[in-house]
Amino acid sequence: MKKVTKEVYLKWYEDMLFWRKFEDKLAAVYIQQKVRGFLHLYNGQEAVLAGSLHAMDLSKDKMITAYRNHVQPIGMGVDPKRVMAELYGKSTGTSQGLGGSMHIFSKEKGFFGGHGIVGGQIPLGAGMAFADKYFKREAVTLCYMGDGAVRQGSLHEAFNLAMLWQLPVVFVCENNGYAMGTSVARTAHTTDIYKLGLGYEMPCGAVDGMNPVKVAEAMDEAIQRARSGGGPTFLEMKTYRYRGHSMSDAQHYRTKEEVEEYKKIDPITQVLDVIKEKKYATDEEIEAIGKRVKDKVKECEKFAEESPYPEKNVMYDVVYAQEDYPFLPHKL
Ligand SMILES: Cc1ncc(C[n+]2csc(CCOP(=O)(O)OP(=O)(O)O)c2C)c(N)n1
Ligand SMILES: [Mg+2]
Repeated sequence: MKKVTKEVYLKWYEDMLFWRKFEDKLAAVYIQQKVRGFLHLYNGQEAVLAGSLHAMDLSKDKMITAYRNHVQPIGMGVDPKRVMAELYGKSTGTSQGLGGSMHIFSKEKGFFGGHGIVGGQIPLGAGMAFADKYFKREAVTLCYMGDGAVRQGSLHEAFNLAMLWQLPVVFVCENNGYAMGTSVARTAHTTDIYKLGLGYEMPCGAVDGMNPVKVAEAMDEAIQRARSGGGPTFLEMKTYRYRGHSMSDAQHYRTKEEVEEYKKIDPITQVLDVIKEKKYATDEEIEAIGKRVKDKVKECEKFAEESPYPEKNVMYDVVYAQEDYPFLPHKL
């Protein structure tokens, strides 16, 4: 695995803090009704992304996930201003403002959404890996899903074919303890989700998803296996979300104390503790990171606020890939 150096720790700190603050801003503008529709935030789960990115080859590897999908594309290189504009429904957004929160997408940067149907992205991820194997691209697909999604039939169908064809894919369950308001223990006999891989003889295991080093190590092993023709892996990241399922969640299914317990092992704090302990940065340098993050979030907000809404005819223009599709008098 690439070494986890001082620079990596500092990057992790700045990236994760930015993702956290970016989403805190989204929560604030959602309350002001500037961002509408659904909004599912990733606060608490950032180490899963930071560790994964460390192990990936961003020049060719791909990622696909569910609807908790605002910060992953940013991590993969998509301009955060365009992600925020998408959430505002503005024409400068990643999908010209037509997708919104659950549908961030960037083919160019290898981020394939953003999927609202629980478990819908699992066979798609297997299919992306199939294409990479077929065209001999030596790329690996990271396919994320929640703990609720693993009970879908689509997972089992995709697992079977991924093993049969030894596809270069890493399936990752982000087990944050709940599917909406329902805990894992209330919906399944097997609460060690990673064991679902055993039935397919798929290499699998559980990982501390609050620690980016642990995530990177497990992910590196899985990605190397996939890239060298060794087939898929299933990893269960034990993590936690601090905010509700979406913005409209009274959170009666858990206690405030439980949330506070997890905040004690917060991924950003864990990384900051190492930075301080190993003297990777002075207090002033840490403060400067905080200021840079704040400014960057402000810049995203300004860009989104000042961007125009899309023209209505764009709705028709984006439906068909064939530009001269003859049956639609679609220009309004
Ligand atoms: C097929 C399907 N069934 C139900 C829903 C409604 N739904 C949306 S999110 C969700 C919970 C999924 O939880 P989980 O997979 O654990 O992901 P998390 O929200 O925790 O990231 C449900 C049931 C849906 N979108 N799609
Ligand atoms: Mg969940």
